[in-house]
Amino acid sequence: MTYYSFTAVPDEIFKIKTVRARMVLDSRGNPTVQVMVITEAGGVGIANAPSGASTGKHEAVELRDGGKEWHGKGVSKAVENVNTVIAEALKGMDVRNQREIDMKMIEIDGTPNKSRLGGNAIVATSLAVAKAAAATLEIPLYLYLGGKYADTLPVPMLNIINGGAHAGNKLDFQEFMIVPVGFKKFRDAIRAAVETYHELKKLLKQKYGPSAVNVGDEGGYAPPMETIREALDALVEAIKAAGYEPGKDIALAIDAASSQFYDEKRDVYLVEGKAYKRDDMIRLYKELVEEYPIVSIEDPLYEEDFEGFAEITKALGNKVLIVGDDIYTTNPERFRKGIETGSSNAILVKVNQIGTLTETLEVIKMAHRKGLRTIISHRSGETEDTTIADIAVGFNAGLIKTGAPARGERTAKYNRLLEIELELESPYYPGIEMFLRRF
Ligand code: 2PG
Ligand code: MG
Repeated sequence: MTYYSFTAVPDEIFKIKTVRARMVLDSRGNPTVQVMVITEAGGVGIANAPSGASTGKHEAVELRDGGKEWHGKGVSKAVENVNTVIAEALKGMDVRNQREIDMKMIEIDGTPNKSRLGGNAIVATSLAVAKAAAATLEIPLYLYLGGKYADTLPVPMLNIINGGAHAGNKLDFQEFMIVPVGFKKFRDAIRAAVETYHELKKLLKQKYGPSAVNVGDEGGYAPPMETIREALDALVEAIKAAGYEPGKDIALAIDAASSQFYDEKRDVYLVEGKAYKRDDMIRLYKELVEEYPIVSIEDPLYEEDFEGFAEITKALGNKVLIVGDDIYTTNPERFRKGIETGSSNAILVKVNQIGTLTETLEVIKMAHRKGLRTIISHRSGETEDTTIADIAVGFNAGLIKTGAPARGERTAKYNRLLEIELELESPYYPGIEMFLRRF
């Protein structure tokens, strides 16, 4: 598939001249893979692989060296794979042929979970290829991906209280997010979110002392709270203190990441020291949706429970987004099953869960055809790479999840979106339109 073809421009210039990888550090200080792709015209694309902590069972596998160095997290094998096998295979290919390039890597890898070459090696290459194509055409990545009609800034879901695997506190749910829905422009939405974030800081300091404003992996505070309602109450209070109306201006969202506190042997969820069956969990979510202006709940049940997901979607799916992350792992096969069984009305999209841009686009298209919402997402381990901001705009995702407005690797994405908003002729910010509830 060729995205653009200019008769005046010789095809030669789009040929891949160089593919080179090296190790860089991610936001947790762990090694990750950076790939640079250069075309004959000198167009350069650079991309870094992100890395999750609460990873789903069915994700593309990150190739790590093991052993003593870097506590086993070295990526020299993945880097080596790019510099040898992948570089050789891709040399001379037309950088605009993203699908062909991605399929070639999948074919060489030959495993269902990209464990031979490494999901980290493949994803960084796949993204760098797209960026090199855009650079060769001298256009921004979102425009290359989506053309002139890519005009929608995603509604950000900002994780400002961290729990679960991302923090050292006792909160069972992983993410407590604010969603600025009552605004007409992305920059106003971000401003309101930042003001709320700062009010939350004041409030947590007063209530829990100075150490309560230490931040977790995604830049949200990780206060010594113990209950879900305590966290949601703090968000509501912060929104009000910033001068906004909870729900109408700024709504709430949750990523329970419930596979992390699910006990498979007993088939129960361990929440706040108590054992919850599936039905108890669904009841809990119903109560929370009634008590708080929640618009979205991610991974409410564990990653194999398609049936339970369908049940909660039936119960709450007319009010809130039920978002599948660990259950789908951005995998077209698993997502197809989810669509068939009515397991959710939204999907979290992470390029490194599946490993290539082509497969990611396939999943997004599947979702949009069926009227399901798509949330482009960062990982808890990130870098300064901002590709997901361009993907969110280019593929008209409508929603993005990329952490608190703090820590450089998180703000880099927001800053890129602010830049895109200035570049677009008539940028559109959908706000509450992306959701089902009205306040
Ligand atoms: C999630 C992600 C990102 P991780 O569960 O949605 O917030 O976390 O990258 O650790 O899987
Ligand atoms: Mg998640």
